[in-house]
Amino acid sequence: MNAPPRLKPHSSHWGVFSAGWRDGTLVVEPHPGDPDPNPLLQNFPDALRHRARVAQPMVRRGWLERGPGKDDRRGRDEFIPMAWDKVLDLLAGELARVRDVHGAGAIFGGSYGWSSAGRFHHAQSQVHRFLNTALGGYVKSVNSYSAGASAVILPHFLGPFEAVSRRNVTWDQVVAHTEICVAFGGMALKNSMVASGGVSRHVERQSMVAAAARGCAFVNVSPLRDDLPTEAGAEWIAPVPGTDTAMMLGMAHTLLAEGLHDAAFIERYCSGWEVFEAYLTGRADGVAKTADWAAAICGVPADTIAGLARRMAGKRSLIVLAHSLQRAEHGEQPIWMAGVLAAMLGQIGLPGGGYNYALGSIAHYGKRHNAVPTAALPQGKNGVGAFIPVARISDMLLNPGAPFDYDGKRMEYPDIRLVYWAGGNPFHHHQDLNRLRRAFAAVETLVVHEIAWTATARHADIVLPTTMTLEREDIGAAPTDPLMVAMHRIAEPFGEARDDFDIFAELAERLGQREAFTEGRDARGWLRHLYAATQKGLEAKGLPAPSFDEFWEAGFMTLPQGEDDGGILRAFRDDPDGAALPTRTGRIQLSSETIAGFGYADCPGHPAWLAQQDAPAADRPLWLVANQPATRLHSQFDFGGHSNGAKRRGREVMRVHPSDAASRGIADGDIVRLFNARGACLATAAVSEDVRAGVVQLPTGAWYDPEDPEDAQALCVHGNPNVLTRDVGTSSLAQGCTGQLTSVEVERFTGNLPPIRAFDPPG
Ligand SMILES: Nc1nc2c(c(=O)[nH]1)N[C@H]1C(S)=C(S)[C@@H](COP(=O)(O)OP(=O)(O)OC[C@H]3O[C@@H](n4cnc5c(=O)[nH]c(N)nc54)[C@H](O)[C@@H]3O)O[C@H]1N2
Ligand SMILES: Nc1nc2c(c(=O)[nH]1)N[C@H]1C(S)=C(S)[C@@H](COP(=O)(O)OP(=O)(O)OC[C@H]3O[C@@H](n4cnc5c(=O)[nH]c(N)nc54)[C@H](O)[C@@H]3O)O[C@H]1N2
Ligand SMILES: [Mo]
Repeated sequence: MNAPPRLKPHSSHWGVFSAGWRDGTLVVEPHPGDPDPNPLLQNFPDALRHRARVAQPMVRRGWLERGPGKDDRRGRDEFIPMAWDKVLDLLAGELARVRDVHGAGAIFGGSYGWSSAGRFHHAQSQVHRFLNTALGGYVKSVNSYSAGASAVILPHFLGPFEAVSRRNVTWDQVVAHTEICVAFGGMALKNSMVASGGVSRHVERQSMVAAAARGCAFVNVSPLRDDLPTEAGAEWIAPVPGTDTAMMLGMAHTLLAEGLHDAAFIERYCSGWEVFEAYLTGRADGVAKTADWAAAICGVPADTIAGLARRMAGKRSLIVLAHSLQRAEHGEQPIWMAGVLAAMLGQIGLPGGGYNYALGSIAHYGKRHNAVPTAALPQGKNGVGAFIPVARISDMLLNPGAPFDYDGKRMEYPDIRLVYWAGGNPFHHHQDLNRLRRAFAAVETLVVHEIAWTATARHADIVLPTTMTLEREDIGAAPTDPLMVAMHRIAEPFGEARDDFDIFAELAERLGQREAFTEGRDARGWLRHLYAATQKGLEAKGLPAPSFDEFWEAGFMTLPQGEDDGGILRAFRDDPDGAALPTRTGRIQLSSETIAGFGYADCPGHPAWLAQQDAPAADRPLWLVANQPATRLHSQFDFGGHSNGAKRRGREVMRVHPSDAASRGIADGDIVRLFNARGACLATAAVSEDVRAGVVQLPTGAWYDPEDPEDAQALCVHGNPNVLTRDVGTSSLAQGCTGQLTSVEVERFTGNLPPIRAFDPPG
């Protein structure tokens, strides 16, 4: 009998696992200590050798024949295979040209994207390090698609993003202390099973079950019923999307009118109450923000709104906001208003109470922090100062030199000639894809490193095939998971694929900067070097500090973790003067003179209800919730078994309420066409009581698949909602991504069903 194959340790954004080969088939087994393993791991086996992988370097014909330049043929041109040496010479020459003629400030290297979990081969870190060390820098992007608005507004009124999201209330505190947890946007398990860097234990489900068993009430405020697990016994309140700020104002008004607010907390810990109170009561604008007022906006009965406020008063209440709420026009407002509501309830800083932004949105929140450093690739010094808020990419490429507002500053878009992307997929993450196509037509050169033929790769001039995580060694570590993983190589590289690191080392060589980029180390040498930070940290604590070889052989190492101490909010509660918040007043700012001073109509000096311009209208009567997909991470491995297996008739599934389906003659399983002024896509309808009436849900991540790439407004036949979403910033303050919500019409599709070609390589 053959001995069973030895599975080797590895890690991913979907969790820690072991993998190996059994009878020629890739086997993936979750970490045995994981109480609730993530099924997304099962996208690996089909994906590893899928035809969608990029096998060899490719250059777009038009770019090769006519040289760099603006070109609307991107995305519909032929590709020509090229040998590595030749393509690297060509690319190094083009990089040198752009730097010499236009300066490094003409290169956009923001390269937003989740890439893979290993900390050394993290593609975004690699591309940044390369551009810094070999070319002198690049125009970067700031903040994220995840949290573009909150990253800017939170520090104004409460504290740094990390402190308010990641270093705040833990799941252990929820289990032990929370009496009522009101989650705006829910705490969907599909989301909290994912974390950059990988986690070894998914504890969210069991924590919610344990808290509920102790008597904690969970309230899911969301257009979707399943945004909180049924195991938590959650009550479902479904406001109209984008109206949470109005609902919270109605709750705040109830607390104030009935004397249920914590005036002593406001007096001691907050500033700016008078300005906010004048708005809340209507003294400022003649409109009292009562529960009745809110009910008319939210479509939730006034009794429910007021009742929820009353139930929270005097209890250990916890307000949670999903990232999704701020990924919308005026996304700053619900973030700020939730802080004000929590301040009025007086629980901020108490165990299991107050306000934890984004708890349950992602797996590394609500946990203790590692007490020693883990691997991170140093990115070098960027000699270019210019930046854009990350989601302003199309604006920048289409309007060089145009002014824009950001956090009190008036800035100018840089003039970009070359765009370099490694580890991200703008045709997944960006809004209004037809506009993005025009933006990518406006550059001179677009370079993409990819493992697979994403639409982004298809729009590139130079496509370089990279190894995927299973084909390399790395170190897996997340800041709040104690298990550090020696990620062993599971498979040989696909086709001619090379590591991002090796590609950059070769390019740096051609630019005369190999040593600056590599520091004389190969990949193994870097792993040893980066590991040393952890080893030193352990030694400094007097703890056993295994050598790199011992760590590598063992496969795993358990790191010490810090206390569950509630972070800066607990410290502030205990000592408001000694541990003042890092806001302008040192207090929780219920209104802000700083923000008022910016004079932005779309982000006033206190949280306010502001309607969205993109709300449903006669020609687009339905809200579209374009949220995170349950069966994959973003667009990654959309061609994997778990992702593709959940589609119906090959298309992404759109959920629709029975009433909206009936009025349009749509039956479960029908192909539907979603459309608005910006674009259209197909999907398969699932008729469900789990969505609010007036709302349809189509998750992100199905690869953009234009029926006719020649058509500037092509129908996406696969179901990518970003052909429909609107490319505008949250407000002049943060300019964050607004992709979560838009408005559409939906109809039954009766034409011939076009084939899915997204996973067929070009040519
Ligand atoms: N409408 C709408 N749009 C949204 C959102 C939404 O809610 N609604 N959510 C937004 C959010 S929160 C986010 S974070 C973004 C996510 O957007 P992205 O992070 O851009 O999405 P991913 O699909 O994770 O893209 C990662 C890419 O890296 C590639 N890759 C993986 N490993 C490697 C590697 O080792 N090397 C290289 N070179 N490439 C690699 C993958 O194949 C994939 O194409 O999407 C945003 N877009
Ligand atoms: N499986 C899986 N997990 C993921 C990801 C993934 O791609 N796949 N992506 C990861 C990343 S990068 C991030 S940033 C997080 C994202 O975390 P989120 O952005 O919070 O995740 P979403 O699923 O987009 O949104 C959560 C829910 O908010 C609800 N919602 C939408 N609009 C509104 C509104 O106006 N009001 C209210 N009350 N609710 C609303 C929707 O019903 C939606 O299901 O998820 C992470 N987890
Ligand atoms: Mo995200």
